[in-house]
Amino acid sequence: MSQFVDEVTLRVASGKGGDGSASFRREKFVPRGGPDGGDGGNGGSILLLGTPDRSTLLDFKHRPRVVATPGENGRGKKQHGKSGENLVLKIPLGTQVYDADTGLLLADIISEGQVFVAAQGGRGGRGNVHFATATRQSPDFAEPGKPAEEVHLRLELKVMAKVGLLGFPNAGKSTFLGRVTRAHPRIGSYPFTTLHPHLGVVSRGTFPNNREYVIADLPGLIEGAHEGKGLGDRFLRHVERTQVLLHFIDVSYEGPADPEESYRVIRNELALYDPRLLEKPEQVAATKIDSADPERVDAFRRFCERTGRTPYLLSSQTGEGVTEILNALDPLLEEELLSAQGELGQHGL
Ligand SMILES: Nc1nc2c(ncn2[C@@H]2O[C@H](COP(=O)(O)OP(=O)(O)OP(=O)(O)O)[C@@H](O)[C@H]2O)c(=O)[nH]1
Ligand SMILES: [Mg+2]
Repeated sequence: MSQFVDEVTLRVASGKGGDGSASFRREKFVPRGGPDGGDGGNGGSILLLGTPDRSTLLDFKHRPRVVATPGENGRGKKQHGKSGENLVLKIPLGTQVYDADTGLLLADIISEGQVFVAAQGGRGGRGNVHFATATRQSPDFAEPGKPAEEVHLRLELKVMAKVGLLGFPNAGKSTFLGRVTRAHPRIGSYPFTTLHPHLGVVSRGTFPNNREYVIADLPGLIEGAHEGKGLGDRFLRHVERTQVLLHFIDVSYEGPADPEESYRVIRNELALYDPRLLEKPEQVAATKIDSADPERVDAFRRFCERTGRTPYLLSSQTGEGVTEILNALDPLLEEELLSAQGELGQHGL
């Protein structure tokens, strides 16, 4: 299985600028000709480029330091030094770039083709040809190249999905993803089948009234995840950016005995990770309705009634109720879209 890496630290160093040359023309019978020192080349920069071709930060796991080439020094006869090459590092969309030492957010790479200059190459120094004046015809100095820049970065990938699937292990999250998208996540009758987030695209027209959007299937959560139980809660960073949470509760005989209690456990883990996650719009749905335990279904219905929810019941195996839950997500996505536009408006973008 491919490795999923969502956090790395790495050092990136640009290239130093080449020094300008302080050289003079050599001519017969002229002891010292005019200045002819060329400019140094610019050092290469390190650029981060957002691309949908990458879905993890694996490339950088074993590459702790990335260095661009320096610019060459200028030479006589006004020859310019060659510039160093820029290094372009392809990174997945949804990557946040932090200064690893200060914790400052430097960039948020969210769109294809977005470029962030992580370390600017040093500018090449000017050769002495630039420094000749009427009163100083033989400048015997040139500008040194500007130094390289080295930055210690922390990259954090937070997948870009509109909807995040939450629930206990075995709740049927991956089966749902496989049902509504063309993704093929691993499905198993044992907990913690899913070890890292999987994305799938709900295509336009697959289900009535749907727009196209990305769903993230996340590893199951259990009580104490914030203390590292089960797979822990670190992958919850991937719901930070989702607009809507879809919370699944297994109401088959294998599911939790008390659906409401299981809902609370998950919400509590969200709160302990980041209370802001609780503010996201959510939908709750009972899964595996094809082999439901009537008592668990009743308990789920009572919970929904008490909390003013529509009781969504679905089976990813038979397809029952799947369209209904997707339709229920629709208005939430719409609202989010509008408020996101509102925010952009406020910032004058
Ligand atoms: N009867 C029935 N079984 C289901 C349904 N959906 C999933 N299952 C079964 O439930 C088990 C767990 O399904 P998964 O989709 O892997 O569950 P998950 O929530 O992704 O689990 P983790 O990745 O471990 O968190 C598998 O054996 C599935 O075949 C359903 O609608 N009906
Ligand atoms: Mg799974």
